[in-house]
Amino acid sequence: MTRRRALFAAVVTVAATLTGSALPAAASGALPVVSPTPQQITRTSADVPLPSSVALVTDATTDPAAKDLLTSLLRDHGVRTGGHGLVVRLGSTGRDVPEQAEGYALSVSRAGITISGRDGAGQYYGVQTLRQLFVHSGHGWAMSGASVRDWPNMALRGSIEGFYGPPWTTADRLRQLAFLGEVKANTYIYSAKDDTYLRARWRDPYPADELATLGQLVRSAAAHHVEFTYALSPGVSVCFSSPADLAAVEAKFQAVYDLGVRSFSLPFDDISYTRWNCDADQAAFGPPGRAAAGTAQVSLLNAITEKFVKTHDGVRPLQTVPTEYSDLKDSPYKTELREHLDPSVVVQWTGTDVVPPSVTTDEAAQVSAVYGRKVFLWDNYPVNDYEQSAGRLLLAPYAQREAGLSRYLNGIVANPMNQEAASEVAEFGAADFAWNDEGYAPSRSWPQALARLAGGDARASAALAVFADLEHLAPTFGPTPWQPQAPVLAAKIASFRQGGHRAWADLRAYAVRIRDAAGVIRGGRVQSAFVAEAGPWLDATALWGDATVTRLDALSASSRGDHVLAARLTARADDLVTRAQAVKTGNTNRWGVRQALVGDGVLDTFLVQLREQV
Ligand code: LTM
Repeated sequence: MTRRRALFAAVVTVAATLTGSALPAAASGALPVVSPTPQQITRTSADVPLPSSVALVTDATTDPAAKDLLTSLLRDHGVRTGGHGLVVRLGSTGRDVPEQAEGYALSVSRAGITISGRDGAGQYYGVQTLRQLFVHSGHGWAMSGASVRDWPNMALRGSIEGFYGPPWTTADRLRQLAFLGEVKANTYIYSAKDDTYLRARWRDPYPADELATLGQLVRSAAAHHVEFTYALSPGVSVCFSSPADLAAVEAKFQAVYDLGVRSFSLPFDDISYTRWNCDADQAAFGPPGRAAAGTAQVSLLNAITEKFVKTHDGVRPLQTVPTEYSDLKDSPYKTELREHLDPSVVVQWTGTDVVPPSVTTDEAAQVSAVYGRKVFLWDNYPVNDYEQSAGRLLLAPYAQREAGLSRYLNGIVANPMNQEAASEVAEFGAADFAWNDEGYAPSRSWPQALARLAGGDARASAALAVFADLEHLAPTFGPTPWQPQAPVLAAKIASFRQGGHRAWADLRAYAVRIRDAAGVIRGGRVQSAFVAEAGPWLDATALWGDATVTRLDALSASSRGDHVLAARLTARADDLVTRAQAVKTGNTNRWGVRQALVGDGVLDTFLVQLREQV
């Protein structure tokens, strides 16, 4: 058991010992699952029935976003503020508040509800935890009696819109920012590869309408306690030694600073760094080469740190993505960065590969030594912009990241899919892990992510779990995926192969769930953006499920000696398979229109084998 887990277990045990026998019956009930997993959470009293009005007590330290969220949550549960009943306190002056930035203490009892944050974000996160403590009793809404002390293990948590292909729409981004706030993630990096003004035309000023849209995003981010990080990628054409290009970067930063942006990045990923973009760089830095590229990039990063970051109020340390971002080896390029890059600059890293099979503490320790600082993980999951991910939605849990990474990383941002809502499944896990890596378990977090997507609709959550199992394959850049396809279905097929009527019946029942999943998801309370994005995959799932049921029925008919029925069912299943294989994705990704893959390698293979048995 880790030290932190042992401490948590001890807190729970002590609380139970001190209060256990004196508590009313409901006090011993399990608390709702809270995500991200809190550092300390204890059941301290029975559920507290919520009156129709409460006295909301705020002060000068109260965070406006936290107050807005709290007021609307109470209102959504039928509780007005401004009354004289139960007292609800929100501010930064309470006792027992964790000392960590963004930490909070929360207590719910019949004596009242108190949320005390270390800072505004802490208050906001306290309210996000409170949101998950509402329980519906026979008589209306109540709040679980609990005491929470909580703080994040990593300072930077969130997402980087860093993929190739169609960038997210404004609606996608607004949804993403609200989602990040919900899961206590504080970072959104705006770095879409095909957003012209970020990369191809990085020097060009924004037209007024684009600037207005950016302003809307920046305000929305602030309202959800998310830092909007503006990432400009000049590497494709910059002349490092040109004062005009330095001024162009500053002008671009200034334009968004004026909108309220306080966090900036200059990524140098996916550029050629062994040739110069102008002759002047040859004169300034010598012949092109990796060490010279390191020197040139450092010169720009340090100049922006001096001339922009340090001269503008409230600006956070500059971030960068080095051109060598996906390995552990030292090199002349990395030596330049380690030895000359301003120590305040935050360096991103993707792991031992662009899409690594796992990320371990040893690797993070090694890369920290290579860059001479803690690194910031750019996690290429669930991004689906590369060939191995063509035709796929990536819905497996966030996994294979080792507990303890918070000692070496200063944060994690997940690079999502072109499909924003579908990305929230994996991102939910990434945020959970970055908040509390020691307390993270995919088996606990993933169902929570699906339940959230399903709007709390249990039937739809179960259907989503069946669907997500069929979209479980997580590819690497090589031939071997880092998460397998359809593990639940594969296990059921393996049992079926052991033989027996029961195994047949179990598998048939599961095939019915596959067939019906799309209908349940479309008919339930699942987030509409997800339903729209997943459309082709849902269509294909219904057909593959029907084909499986039909093949199993054909097998049954044939084993009863009803060969006429078996032949008819086989022909029907063949037709369903043909139609399932013909379902195409929309043109939503860099890889264009492809077959919408569902359980591939497991379901299709099984259906071929089953046909031979009939
Ligand atoms: O990963 C990084 C740092 N850069 C690019 C991403 O923009 C891209 O989305 C991923 C996945 O294809 N690979 C990259 O190399």
